[in-house]
Amino acid sequence: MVLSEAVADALAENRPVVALESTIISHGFPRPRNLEVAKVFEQTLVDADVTPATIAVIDGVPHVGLDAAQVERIAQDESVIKVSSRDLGPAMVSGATGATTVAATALLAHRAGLRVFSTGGLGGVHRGANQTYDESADLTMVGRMPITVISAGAKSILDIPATLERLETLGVTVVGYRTKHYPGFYLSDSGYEIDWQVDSAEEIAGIMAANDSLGLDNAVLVANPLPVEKQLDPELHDRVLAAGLAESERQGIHGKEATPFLLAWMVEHTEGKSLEVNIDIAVNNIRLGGEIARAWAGRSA
Ligand code: PSU
Ligand code: MN
Repeated sequence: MVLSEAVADALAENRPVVALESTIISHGFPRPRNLEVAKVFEQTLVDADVTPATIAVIDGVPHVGLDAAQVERIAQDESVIKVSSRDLGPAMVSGATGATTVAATALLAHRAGLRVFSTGGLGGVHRGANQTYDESADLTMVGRMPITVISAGAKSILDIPATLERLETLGVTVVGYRTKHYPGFYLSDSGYEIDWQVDSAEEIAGIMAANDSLGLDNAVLVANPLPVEKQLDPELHDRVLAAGLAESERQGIHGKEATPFLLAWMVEHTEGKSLEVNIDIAVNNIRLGGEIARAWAGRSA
């Protein structure tokens, strides 16, 4: 595993660092907009004096912190594969270049010594999973890695109550940022409640320290809803999503293609509105991740 100089220096000097995944760039957003978005994500952290650590596998080597050319490659090269945690070994041995999912990113970030990771939406239990068994490896990984993951809930393309139940079983600490309503990714409120509300980054850093003091090794999942005025129109959301789910079933889409298919469907059939909302979600989570990383660095200073 290679740490960029910027990331290694920041860690050595106990300055705040936030991990970012790369599947959202390669498979979550359409080209060519995805490159612009990847740059905005990193710049959001740089502007807040936080070091970004975008994570990917480049020519078989896991990288924590990418240079500009590597970010471009992940965004532009259509042969970049989607790498989950189970794909890391084969990707490394075959020399593949791959973009890491939440599961793979959480693992690599943790191994690199990072504590905070911002994404858009977490993978979860897919609708119809009682038939298909389609459940994201993101869930099992957040049950095993002591890292704080900021997301806008699980993508609304998923089965939210089942996802919340799995998070409970896996022992993942779930807190809502300034809310007890679990967010629904494109929508500010999924309609499901969670037990804990936190109101500041310092409080989240305190929870991380408390979990550490008990030797807990699960993630802290921070659910950070988009302000309601920025969410996707719920009527449009429900209509387009229902059509996308039906089409996905008709085409027999499954496995690692399921999530990219539905995200792309949403972009196409909302005339790009879902794309703008998805970008807002990620930036909102990256900003909060920066604040949490700063609070965390402050605690151990
Ligand atoms: N969140 C987004 N866009 C994405 C994803 C998350 O806003 O593209 C990606 C993440 O990388 C996540 C993955 O880990 O989708 C989940 O895929 P699957 O359901 O196949 O595990
Ligand atoms: Mn899946």
